[in-house]
Amino acid sequence: MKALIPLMLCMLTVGAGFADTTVDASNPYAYGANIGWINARGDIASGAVFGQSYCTGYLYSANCGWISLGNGPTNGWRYSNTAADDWGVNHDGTGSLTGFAYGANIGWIAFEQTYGQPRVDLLTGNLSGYVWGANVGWISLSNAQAYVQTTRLDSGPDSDADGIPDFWEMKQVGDLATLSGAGHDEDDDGASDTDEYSSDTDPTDINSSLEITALERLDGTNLVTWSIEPTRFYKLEHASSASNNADWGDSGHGIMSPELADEMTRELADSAQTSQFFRARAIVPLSP
Ligand SMILES: [Ca+2]
Ligand SMILES: [Ca+2]
Ligand SMILES: [Ca+2]
Repeated sequence: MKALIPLMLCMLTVGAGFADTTVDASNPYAYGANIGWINARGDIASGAVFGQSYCTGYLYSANCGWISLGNGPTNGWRYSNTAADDWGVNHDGTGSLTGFAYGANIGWIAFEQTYGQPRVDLLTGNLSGYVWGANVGWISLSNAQAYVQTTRLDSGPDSDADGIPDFWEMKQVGDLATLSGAGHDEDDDGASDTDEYSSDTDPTDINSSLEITALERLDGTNLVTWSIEPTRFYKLEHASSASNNADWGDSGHGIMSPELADEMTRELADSAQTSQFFRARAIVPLSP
């Protein structure tokens, strides 16, 4: 039995480090023609962490060493990339990656949207596009042989443990005290602060929340329209009783990407029920 103890401790250590990077174990590789393969899982414990709003952690190149994605933004939600101590790679929530990574041996690596257009596919977590360094040239995040995939988009810390990530509180109101847990509704619009995070609506604007904005019934068909945000996916559900949670079922449309508009509409066949209820649900992408 004694011999087992060191083994178990060892496994725990590895397990704890494993959770840190968000990069998929099977798909961690970027490639630069001038510098070869780059592993986005780094040494696992400090590998790349792709977030809902910003990135942290390290990539590792056998030829060039460590490349940092940043150590967390000064304002808690977005690197300014204008100060010596506040640089890194940002995520705009719709998949676009911008800003700078840095390697001690190779200098700055630009994540820019004009030519390289590096991005995360919010459905699959697959990265695409290119990043660029003056000293190393283009690095592809996906190519015929390999790609980088993130299994989730990290929400970062929730220091006050109210269910709303720090980055979102800092982005919306600039502090961690104004917004709080599920029971609190800062702008009195009927959507709790927690629900406004889930739908990425403005928790200080009474006119901003996830809602069904139109319902039209035509010849056995219902047209349901609801408000959307570019950073969220949606599910449309229906039920014959609004009070029975078990009754809610998917409309058949499954998980939907947001359209390039303020609202979107889907058609649902009429059910045989006397009453029908509809609801739209927002889903935070890659946030299991
Ligand atoms: Ca919080
Ligand atoms: Ca609210
Ligand atoms: Ca609101």
